Amino acid sequence: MESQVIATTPIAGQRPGTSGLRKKVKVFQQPHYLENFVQSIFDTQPELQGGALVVGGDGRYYNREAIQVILRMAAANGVRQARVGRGGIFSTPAASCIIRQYKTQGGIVLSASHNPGGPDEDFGIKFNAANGGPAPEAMTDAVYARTQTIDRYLTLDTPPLDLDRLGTFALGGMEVIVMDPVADYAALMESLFDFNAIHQLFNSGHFSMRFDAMHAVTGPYAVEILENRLGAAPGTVMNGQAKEDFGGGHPDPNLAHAQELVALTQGQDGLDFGAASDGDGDRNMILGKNVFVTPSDSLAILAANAHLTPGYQSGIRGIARSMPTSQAADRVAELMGVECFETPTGWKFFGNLLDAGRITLCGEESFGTGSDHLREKDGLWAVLFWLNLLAVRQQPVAEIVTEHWRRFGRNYYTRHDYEAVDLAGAEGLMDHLRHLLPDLPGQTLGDQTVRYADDFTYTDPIDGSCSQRQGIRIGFESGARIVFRLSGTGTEGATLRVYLEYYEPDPARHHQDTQEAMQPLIRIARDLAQIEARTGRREPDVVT
Ligand code: VG1
Ligand code: CO
Repeated sequence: MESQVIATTPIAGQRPGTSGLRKKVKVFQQPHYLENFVQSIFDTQPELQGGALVVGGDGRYYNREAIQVILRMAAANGVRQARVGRGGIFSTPAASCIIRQYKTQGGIVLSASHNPGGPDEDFGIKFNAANGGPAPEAMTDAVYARTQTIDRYLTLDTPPLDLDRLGTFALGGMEVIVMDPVADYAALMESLFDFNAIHQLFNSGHFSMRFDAMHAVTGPYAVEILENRLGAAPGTVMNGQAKEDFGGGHPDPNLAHAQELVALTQGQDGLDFGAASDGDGDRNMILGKNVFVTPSDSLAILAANAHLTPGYQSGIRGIARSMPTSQAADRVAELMGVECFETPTGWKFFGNLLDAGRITLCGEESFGTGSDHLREKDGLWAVLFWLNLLAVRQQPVAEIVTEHWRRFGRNYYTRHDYEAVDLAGAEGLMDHLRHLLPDLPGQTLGDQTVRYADDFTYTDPIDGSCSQRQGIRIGFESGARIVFRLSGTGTEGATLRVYLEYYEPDPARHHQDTQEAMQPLIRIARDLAQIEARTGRREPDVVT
């Protein structure tokens, strides 16, 4: 079948952010918008020609239409084989798993992650490389550059494929394999964790849990793994039915957006364990009875206990965390005598370290944890890791956390988000901080003395690539830190993120309310950045 060559012109604003190109559905539905971006991927990734490609998404509104467009374009661009999840579904970690397992040349993942879905909400697209990980900056820069000069795209004139039927089909000269989106991923999980031990825990009669799929992509994954394979009671997975608009909710597993689950873990009869994942299944939230485990603490605790699971029993080689993530993991790495890396925000920065075998575990404060088992953060993996620890240690979550703090000290941590603020105001705030940086060291702010202040620059230890302006860091003599960044995943105005952390070695002071304990630092951050004057906001929209 002959490819059609369709003339087009560049469309502004197609620069991928922290995790792919995210825009309103309406933007993606404009003529040529999706096609221009997809063709720019094919034009800059020549190994896809004659190669294999994974295609799938989180099932949000416009997922199915976009996949049909991408499949036709892939065939027209000479891709040999496409692997698609049934119904167009792949969670982000499952897509990474499939790319690696079948050694494809890459994957196109459709998701706007935790952003709401629906005709008036968000859509997104990202390219993952042959290692299964998000395209590194050099690749996304090349794709973006191509979007600015593009003048044609290639496609076929074919009817839509039936994506709901498993099997192998022909599309032009390309083979399309519609596959079970869950099976390979579930098998990988089974190879890493002690499913027998978790099964016993579930059937012990003294363990209660819920997993909140938030009507997003992890529903079918969690039902298969937790209920079918591990024998959790039916109904353990709540909101397990995936919906195109995530049931109208905000599929972001945090204290603000997963309140239904949080409530179930509270009080004397609260659940022993609660967990949730986001729109595309790469994030996780971990709760115990009356306790929320911060993602930063979770990374540190998993690292300190990794040897208790089959997949990591021989120990871990190193740990990496994104710069704004708390330094709790650094303390574990130090004690274990392994390397610890600080990378910019975004999973793409872990790829080289994982590929080079320098790290085993990595994580971000934004509810992301993962390991070298694939190249994305992985929500259900983190949940199973915790379940494996609970099965082995036979202790409540709260006790495990408290013991960890006693051993390593506690890194009090919070993140304050000011969402959809005026872009000029937010950029003005960051510029204002940049101007202050040179004079800050040595100054006293509140009860803290500044030790260093900079705009984070990262040089990748493997390939030497350099990423600048990755967030303003202010570090104090006490070890406390304040970090300011603008989000790279939003689709409306700007989102200011303020990350705050301080270290408390004294166990007698480990049980304070986080927001109260952090008030002095919060005040320093507000005053220094002139948050109210520059954003018009007195309080953050989301506190995690
Ligand atoms: C946010 C998080 C970041 C995460 C990214 C993608 O980015 O802060 O840690 O890697 O989302 O996660 P930003 O630029 O908005 O701060 V996901 O689950 O949206 O793919
Ligand atoms: Co996500």
